[in-house]
Amino acid sequence: MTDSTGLSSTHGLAEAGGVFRVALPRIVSVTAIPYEIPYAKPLHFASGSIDIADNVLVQVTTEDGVVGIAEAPPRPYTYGETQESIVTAIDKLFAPAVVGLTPFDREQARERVERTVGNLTAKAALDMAMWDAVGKTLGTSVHTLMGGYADSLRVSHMLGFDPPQAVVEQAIALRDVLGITSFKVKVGQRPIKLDVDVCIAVRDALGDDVEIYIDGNRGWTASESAEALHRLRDIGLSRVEELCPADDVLGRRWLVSQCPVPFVADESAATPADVTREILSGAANAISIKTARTGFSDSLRVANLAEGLGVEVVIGNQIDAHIGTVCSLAFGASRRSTSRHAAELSNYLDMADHLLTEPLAIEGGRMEVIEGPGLGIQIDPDKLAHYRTDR
Ligand code: MUC
Ligand code: MG
Repeated sequence: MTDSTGLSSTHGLAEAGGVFRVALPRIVSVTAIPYEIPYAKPLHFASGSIDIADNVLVQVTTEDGVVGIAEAPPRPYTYGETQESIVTAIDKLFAPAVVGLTPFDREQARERVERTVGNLTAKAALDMAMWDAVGKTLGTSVHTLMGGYADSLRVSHMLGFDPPQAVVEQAIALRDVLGITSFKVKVGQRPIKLDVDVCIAVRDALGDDVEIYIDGNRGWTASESAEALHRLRDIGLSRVEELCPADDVLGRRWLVSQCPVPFVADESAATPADVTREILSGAANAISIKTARTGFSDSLRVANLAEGLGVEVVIGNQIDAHIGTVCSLAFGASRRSTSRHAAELSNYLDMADHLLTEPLAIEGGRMEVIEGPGLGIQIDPDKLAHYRTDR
């Protein structure tokens, strides 16, 4: 039997010039399913807020019936995407580009989808769904395929805008119930005192055994950021993130040059090229890796780049729902450099429900890698039917 590539295939093996190759299953469809699950506890931060997970479930189906999954979270205030734009980009641009390839053809897929600019979370979800299909086809976890370094990750939780006492109560509950001892406090409000008071209250209430760092989502100017760092100099921040816009080029460089702890680029370093630019220009000296925007393939590129440049990385959280959290966990635990620091994995806890057949778990402040084939998770069809918004 000869297929369209000119190879003859028998029982999954194809012969080309006397050499037998495994005939890999081709992608026959890519679907983008919008769904909505409310947050029981909304998250507020300097660039926006979130009270509903209006994500897009991406499914890559191969000719032998394997379905790879991932999800894209619309973050219009960060990447300009909406739920509608993600569905349209996948339906109109990316699905036609990859149908007919195999899930193993990720480099060809990247080349094809890169012909469209932007649409980062749509591209990332497609890439991760292809990896999930690869893992399921091989009967191996994506975590193992990417390096399989650690079995679990320490968890860090993002604390949004709230009065000091409310933030302290959340942090204490997360520590006492789940063992979480690393907290990223959202800052960037005016006056600066609002955030300074929260950080000091968290340190006073939880003591020196917890890690505290801050993320401004570009809310302050460079000089406001410098003032905040000065007022917070005694509370022992482990790092700071995007306190002012990277587009304030000289102000940002000035701030980073005097910052006593690592300055993390997050939304200013959303692609491997951005990472190079931000690090080499002195706009940051550490990188947040978010699989929600760089998928697995480009997250691997960013991690390799950061190792080559000699800068630290942290696994960030795109306010990920459950599937996104599993992706961050699988990637973060797969390498030494990405498993060094606590990973921001726990904000799914604020959601009212999820799409999975099994809940996620945090114990002793850690999440264990899920070792099933691919991502190792399954969608509950009844829940998907309930929460999807396209029918
Ligand atoms: C973060 O680390 O900034 C808030 C906006 C966004 O794009 O991601 C979140 C978390
Ligand atoms: Mg951030």
